[in-house]
Amino acid sequence: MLQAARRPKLEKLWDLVDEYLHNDTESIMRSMADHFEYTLARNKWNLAPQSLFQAAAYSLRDRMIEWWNDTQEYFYDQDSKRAYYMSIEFLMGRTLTNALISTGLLSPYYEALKEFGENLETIADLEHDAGLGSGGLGRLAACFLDSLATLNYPAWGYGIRYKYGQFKQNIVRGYQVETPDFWLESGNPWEIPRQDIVYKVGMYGSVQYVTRSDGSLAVKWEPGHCVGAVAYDTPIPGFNTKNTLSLRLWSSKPLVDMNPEELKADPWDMLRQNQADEEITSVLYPKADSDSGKELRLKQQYFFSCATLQDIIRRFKKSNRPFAEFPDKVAIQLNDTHPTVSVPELMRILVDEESLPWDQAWAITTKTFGFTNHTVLPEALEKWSVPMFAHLLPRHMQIVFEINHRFLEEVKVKFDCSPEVISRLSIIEESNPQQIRMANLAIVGSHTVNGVARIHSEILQQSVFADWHRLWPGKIINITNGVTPRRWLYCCNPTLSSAVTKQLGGNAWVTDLSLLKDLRSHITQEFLRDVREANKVAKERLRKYVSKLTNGAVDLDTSSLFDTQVKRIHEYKRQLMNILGVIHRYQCLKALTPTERSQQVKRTHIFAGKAAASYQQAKAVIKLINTVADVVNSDPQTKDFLTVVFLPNYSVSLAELIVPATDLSEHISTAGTEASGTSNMKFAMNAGLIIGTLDGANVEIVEACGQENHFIFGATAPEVDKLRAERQSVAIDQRLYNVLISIERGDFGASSNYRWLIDPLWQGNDYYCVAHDFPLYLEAQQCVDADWRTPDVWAHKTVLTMFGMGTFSSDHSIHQYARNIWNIKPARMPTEHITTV
Ligand code: RUG
Repeated sequence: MLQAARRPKLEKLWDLVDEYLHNDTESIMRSMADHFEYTLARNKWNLAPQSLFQAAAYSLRDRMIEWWNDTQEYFYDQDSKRAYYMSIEFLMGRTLTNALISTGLLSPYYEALKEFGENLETIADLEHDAGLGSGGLGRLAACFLDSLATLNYPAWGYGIRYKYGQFKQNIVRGYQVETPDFWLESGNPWEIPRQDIVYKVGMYGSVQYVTRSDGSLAVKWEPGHCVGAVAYDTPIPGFNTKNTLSLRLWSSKPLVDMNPEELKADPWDMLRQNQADEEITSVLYPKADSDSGKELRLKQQYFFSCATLQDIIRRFKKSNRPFAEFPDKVAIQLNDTHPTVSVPELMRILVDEESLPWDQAWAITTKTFGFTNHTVLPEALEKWSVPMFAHLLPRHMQIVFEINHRFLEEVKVKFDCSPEVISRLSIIEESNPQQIRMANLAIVGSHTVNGVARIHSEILQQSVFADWHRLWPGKIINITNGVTPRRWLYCCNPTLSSAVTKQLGGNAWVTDLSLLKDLRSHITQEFLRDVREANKVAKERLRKYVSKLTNGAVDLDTSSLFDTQVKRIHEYKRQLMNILGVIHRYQCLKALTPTERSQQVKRTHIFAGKAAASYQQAKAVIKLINTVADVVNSDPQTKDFLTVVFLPNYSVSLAELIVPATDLSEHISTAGTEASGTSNMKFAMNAGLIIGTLDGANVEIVEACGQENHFIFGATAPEVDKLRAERQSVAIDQRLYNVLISIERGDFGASSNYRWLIDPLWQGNDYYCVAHDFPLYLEAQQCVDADWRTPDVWAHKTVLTMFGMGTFSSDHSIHQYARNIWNIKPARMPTEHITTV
């Protein structure tokens, strides 16, 4: 325990507490037994597996809390500048195994659970995924937290504690059916509810003008309604360090005393109002197809921004520094535009509450925020209607108009911009009704904007945000995404990890992935064997999972090539092209003689991913994949050579099973559409090869691992632009024609199910260039087959790939954020070294 001298009277007590938390097997068993009895109120001798999981989690949380408290105290002592990562999504997955590995407590917990008659793996499987995100953006945030803790950076994650994560995906007769994901059903042992940390969040109301004591005029927002934001903290352990960070998630609750007007109202109305307040943090991405849905989304964003800023400012104020020093102590990262309302909120606090002059407040604000853009798709760039925004946040609306006015004045004076450029730069879009362009607000309000892969950042600079790039060259930078090698290799692929550790003579690579590159020049036969073995083990694990899932109906052939595409289902990601390719393969197999068929490469095509509930095209793709699976898997002529599976309810833990078992993963988005992708990194880190386009991080991955080791095809981003600009109609390749005709014929159920997908192809209305890239895709798949037939070639490629992945660790990205955006330094607690297993 740190700083014992500060509180000599308590020294004894603190020593006692420390002593209590010993980490040998027996002490851990004791802690677990205590939690059984006192936290879970269970009979000590009735060790139900779910309770064992909870007891293990609570006892581990105790240990992390101790380290977390020490870490916070250390950061205060060091007066460290902190980074705050604000994200509407944190896709954490499960915690137990990762936390045990990070804290170095895997062994004693393994033993303790054995003593209790259970196996760690079985117990870990009982944990419900924390699915507070929908895809790459949320998982990136989770990887970044792991890296921040591991690298000892002083940082916090801030987000929302949704009661329901992303929906649970069920597949019923091939269709996606959504049901709520009540992830808190069995409680969440990792979180610490902080009923003492509650902030008031105002909404609606009006703006008043009041006279200050010095006679000057001030603006005061009188909210019409207030809700409470309660903090829930989850400790985030670093690997091989005692530094432990916190993810603080906000939950909404009614604040009746704060709304005296409402006390007079009908109690039933009050009850409904209370329920509405609680609903603010009920679901991730409320349906936005109605005005009330849109307002709820904005409310969520403001609620989370307002509570977070109050918390950050409270912490800052403890140091008694003037606000001018705020950016020296605070860096806030806006992960996408969702937290962008923080910009006018900070301005409101500084100007209205702290009485700072506008210019000074603006300088502080823009030195504090950084903004990460994750998409170039126009439909994904958020906009809020001005009337709705003004109704919910009247004072913020004024501030946004003022920011925009001053910004455009500056632009007009300093730069010779045409009216068209001015109208593109404006934060306000002059549509009916007017819209607030949140990306523009985020760019104006931040000192640095970053894209998430080199090609993506170039597209931002040259096209999507080109006006800004001309205005402020150097403001838009690139920091390529990364993934944590702890979860995505060390934990999810223990056999391969052991092989790497053996090869490198230690596990230093877990926190320094660049060490892998040293292995590129001397690949041993032994290592190649180990990699094959690891792949076999992982495939067998997945086979068992699928067999259980399908009640034995699908038994994957582990000697076949596992070809995987797992990610959100979206037209730009082109799962459609993949399944059309599978149909083509099926047709080819059918046309062969049995002897010829037996000479073909055996394949298993694995799909997983959720479609947004209202996205018809994406849902039709899921139906098509499932129907093709039904047909192909039950065809006696082909079933031994081709298997198709759609694994429902894609999640972090499902990815942990699939990634190590995959031979080839598909990252085949239309070039210029995928900002980065991060699953490409996970697969390659696990020695999987990539079939993909020159899009997102694929570009850098194949550059680092050798393009000759991967299967790259398709139009490049400039070619896609040209195809679109010239509206070139692409002749339908004969093979694609045959596939489409087969769908039309009803070979895969009623073709009316797929009109959304195939009509645009027939009509040449093919925005995502599926028809153009299809023949090139088939050729690339032929190259895959050819390499697979020569196992040595394949094995070499996989190993070269893995060894090239050193820079795709999220540690690498976080170092760049720390240096180039946040200006923060590591602050490792000077505690004794801990050894992780
Ligand atoms: O689609 C992008 C991925 O390409 C990227 O890897 C990931 C993390 O940067 O973010 C994804 N993303 C984009 N998720 N939501 C959006 C919409 O803004």
